[in-house]
Amino acid sequence: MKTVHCAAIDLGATSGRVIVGAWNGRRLVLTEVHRFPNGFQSLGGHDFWNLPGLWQEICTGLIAAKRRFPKLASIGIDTWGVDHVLTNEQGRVVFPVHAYRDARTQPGLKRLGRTRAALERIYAATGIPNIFFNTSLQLGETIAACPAIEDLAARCLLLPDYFNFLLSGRMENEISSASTTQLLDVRTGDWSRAALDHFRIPAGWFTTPIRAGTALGPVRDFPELAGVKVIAVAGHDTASAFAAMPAAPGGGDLYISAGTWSLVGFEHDRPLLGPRALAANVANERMGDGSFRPLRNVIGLWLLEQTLQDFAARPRSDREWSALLQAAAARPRPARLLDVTDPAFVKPASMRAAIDAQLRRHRAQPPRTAAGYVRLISDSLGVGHAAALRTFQELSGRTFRRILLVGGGARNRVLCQATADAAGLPVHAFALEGTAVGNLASQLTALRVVPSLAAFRALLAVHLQSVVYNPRS
Ligand code: LFR
Repeated sequence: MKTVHCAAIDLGATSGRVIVGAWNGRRLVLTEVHRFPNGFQSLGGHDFWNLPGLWQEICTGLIAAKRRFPKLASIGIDTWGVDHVLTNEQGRVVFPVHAYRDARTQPGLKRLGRTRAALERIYAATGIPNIFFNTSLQLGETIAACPAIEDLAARCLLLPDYFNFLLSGRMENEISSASTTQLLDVRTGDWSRAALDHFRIPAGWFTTPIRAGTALGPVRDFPELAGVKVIAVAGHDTASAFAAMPAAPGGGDLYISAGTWSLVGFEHDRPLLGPRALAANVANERMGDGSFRPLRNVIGLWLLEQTLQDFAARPRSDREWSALLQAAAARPRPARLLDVTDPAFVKPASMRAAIDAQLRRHRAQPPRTAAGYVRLISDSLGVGHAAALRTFQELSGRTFRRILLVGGGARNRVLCQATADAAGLPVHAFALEGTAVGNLASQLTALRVVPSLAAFRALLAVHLQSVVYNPRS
């Protein structure tokens, strides 16, 4: 078969990339054609994404992709979850795009947290727990703060939906992104009237979610990309990352996508609901085909990224990273680990100070070196991953045999080992741009050059290199 080229646009909260996948029927070869930093900016006490800046980076990446691979067949885009764009009927942006760490949702979060009956009702309806970044809380705040928005806005597009619209001219809501909003009905996979009413959000802002793999049409108004198709992939990066997992049949694999967040979850034939799932903050998000992937959000390498900001001598090259990890691995296990669920870690002015404050509250000594923090954070995240594993085993009755780990965290051997030790299971760490691969898998299936996701995973697993970390007793 002829080699097929597809471009995956993968936007993360701290960096974005455009990666071209070349598929020859058996093997996927990735070429990163563009990478750029990302971050939110603050204005008037609120946090916003630079939407025009992101679009410009996407265009730069796509032009580079087309130049290097003139036969580019299609484009797919995934981003972090929950954040969204309010537009009018014509697609004009009518409200600034807030970033999910904006503290504006705190009052709504506390209000819902205090009302047991409402909390249970929303969880039963949507399968999504009360988390500070939920789209539901964000939209509730937007409407309360600026009531005129109800007249101005006609549509709510999650970020991947919005970029799909810019590229193709079609406005759709895709299911994996929709499932992060806390507004989707956990039973039907359409929008939940109960949740929309509770947060007083106009139902007309959303349309019945489409599945990943839907072709949206050719790129429009972009002469350099004439003839390239836009395909809606699993728009939520975590759903795309999970789609790339070279999972063994039988369901014995737990997945971790380890990046800014550690997303710990698995694929399941039904949601995990009820008081225990709610208490454990289990989010029943969806794969691109609408199937369930119960998930727990562990704070992730955000802790480390932010802590290192306070060290002038933070690592900047692969060599410096590997020296830092080696120094961290050589240190003894800290006597006291962090409670990684502490809300103080969401957006502190100084992460190092927030960590030190938590340790001091427990009369523990803060580390003195960057390596000390790497060790402390990695071991603490490992325990967080293992706690999620145990929750899922208890709630689903499954026994997991392996942990498959993708994302930037796969290169952090201290984190991988800590996870294996705390979980008592082998961790298979894949040096894989998991999110981009899942994004590409969805495009290749839509183009019918791959028969199914299962077939793709089986082929992928043949060539994929992994490092296995066995638990140390
Ligand atoms: C990861 C991620 C998580 C989501 C968080 C906020 O990039 O998408 O899955 O919970 O970002 O959207």
